[in-house]
Amino acid sequence: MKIQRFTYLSLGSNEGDKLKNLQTAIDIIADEIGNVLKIAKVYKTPAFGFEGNDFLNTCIKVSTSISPENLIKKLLEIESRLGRVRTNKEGYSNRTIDLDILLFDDEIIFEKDLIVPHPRMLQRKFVLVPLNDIASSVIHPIERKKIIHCLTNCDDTSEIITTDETLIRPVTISEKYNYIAIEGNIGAGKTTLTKMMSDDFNAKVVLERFAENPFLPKFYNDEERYAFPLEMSFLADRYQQLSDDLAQFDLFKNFIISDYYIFKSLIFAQVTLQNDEYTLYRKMFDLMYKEIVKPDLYVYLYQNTDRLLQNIKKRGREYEQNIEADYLQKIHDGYVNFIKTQQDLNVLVIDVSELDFVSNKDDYKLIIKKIKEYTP
Ligand code: PH2
Ligand code: MG
Ligand code: MG
Repeated sequence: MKIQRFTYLSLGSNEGDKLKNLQTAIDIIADEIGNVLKIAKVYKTPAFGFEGNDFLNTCIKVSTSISPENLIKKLLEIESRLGRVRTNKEGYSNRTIDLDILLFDDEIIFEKDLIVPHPRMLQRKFVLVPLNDIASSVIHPIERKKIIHCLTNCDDTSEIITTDETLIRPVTISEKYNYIAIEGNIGAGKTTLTKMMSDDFNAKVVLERFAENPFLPKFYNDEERYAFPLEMSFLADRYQQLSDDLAQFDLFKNFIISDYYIFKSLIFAQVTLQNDEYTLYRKMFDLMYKEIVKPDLYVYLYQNTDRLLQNIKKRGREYEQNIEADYLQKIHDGYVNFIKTQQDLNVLVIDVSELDFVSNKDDYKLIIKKIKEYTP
């Protein structure tokens, strides 16, 4: 897991649609920097230190795994994306958005491009008033006083007016879901995505124990002979693992993510079993299925057959190398049929055939965004 740290940021806008600029900045921060945990009220404040339009100011609390050095770079980049132009002129000027780091944990940083805590925060009510909304008892690491006391001691006399504007706090994945299942065909990238997400969001992972199934290599050599014991042992193992792991919720983890869902067993059994075997299998499956917790979100990664075959080749599991396009197509069709019949499962199909979420960060972010924004 990546270590998460808390930072407090100041947001200000005095040009364009000021409220919208604040909201857009918050949305981008939630997508690209970390979880937005708290948002202060929105204040109308006179331009401090220069002649200019009134500002809307606020502060937010964010948990992030990125370093202060990268955070400041990222904030500057978001400012320019929101139309901020920096001129060479001395002094301040109107701006669509200003994003400043006020505090970063209890760190004290003196670098050429970054000073934390923000060097002028204690002289400015447009910073301290909103910050006090969400951090009144946080200690300023140099002053060694609570923010509420810094505010009382501040002799800025600007008139800070509370507005009734509201900003929407983007919900985090772990607030939205307790259990996410990632599904997809053989070689679609389920396990990779599951691991990446568990790392980023501090989720407990439940990974399929395919390697421990002694029937799997045998099955790929002689399908007819080994299909039934293979499917039964997968089912028994998945049932056992899911009923154990989903029941024990780890207090230190935010949510659970698995690289399969028990229904997978039935989809494969439909393809591999003879009719009479399937009937018997189905009886066992239905008994177990009733007992298993449903995921809050079922993600199906769609990948085209050619790339599935490439991925299977690349990961080089010997017993998988003879898998044919036709078999993968049947499995895919089985998933499609299953998805079609699920009324009370929250299903999100993501087409990853044009994406490379392993090496391309933007592709990964796109998937996360879809998961965050999913509505049933
Ligand atoms: N930011 C400044 C300078 N002056 N005045 C107000 N009211 N609000 C601001 O955010 C602000 C300012 C430099 O960043
Ligand atoms: Mg500033
Ligand atoms: Mg700034």
